[in-house]
Amino acid sequence: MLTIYGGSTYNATKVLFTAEELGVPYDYVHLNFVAGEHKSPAHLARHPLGKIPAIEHNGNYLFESASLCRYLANISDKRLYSADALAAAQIDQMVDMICHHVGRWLAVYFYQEIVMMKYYNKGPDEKAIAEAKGFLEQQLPFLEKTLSTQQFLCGNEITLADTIALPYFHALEATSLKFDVYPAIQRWYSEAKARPAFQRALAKMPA
Ligand SMILES: N[C@@H](CCC(=O)N[C@@H](CS)C(=O)NCC(=O)O)C(=O)O
Repeated sequence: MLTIYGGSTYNATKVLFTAEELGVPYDYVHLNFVAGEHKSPAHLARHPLGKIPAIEHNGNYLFESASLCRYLANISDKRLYSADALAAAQIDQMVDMICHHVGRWLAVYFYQEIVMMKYYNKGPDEKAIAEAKGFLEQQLPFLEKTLSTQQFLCGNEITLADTIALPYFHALEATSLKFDVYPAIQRWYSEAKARPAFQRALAKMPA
């Protein structure tokens, strides 16, 4: 049996969206950050840093959202991934680029404009936003070019790259970052967001 431990963040949404696309049966446990449930002894046994997401599968604990998504694909006949070494590496490189570069800078907007206000009652650090804006202006044109010739990030079939990337973009809906100059990214975003699996993933989380 699979249990996903999450909270209201894009890292947990990646795992729920991937599980929903794959049709893997799971239970979902939503941890309350404000109550500190992610730092409880029970959760520290699942994730040594006391973070979400984490999973329990057949008595084993695993963490790190992209690794969790890859694991779910591997136990599902590599759907959303590939048994071919080159195709798998191309998906991995897009996933790593999203997590370490584009997603990292998108997350700055989410953290500065949403989390700081909601949890610390503080406005955004404009220097941090300016730095993120500069990096995104270098990096988003690559995604725009990629998505202008294919439906998804790694071709014309949905892969882990899309289930991992989409939640970052979704988290930005309430921020000041707009994608008007990136029509292909906007097309990909609205099509992927409308997928029933993504909507089912969102429905698992309290607002
Ligand atoms: N690289 C990790 C990041 C996990 C992470 O930082 N999770 C955040 C929520 S998005 C968290 O649990 N923060 C609470 C804390 O660090 O105390 C992943 O992708 O799973």
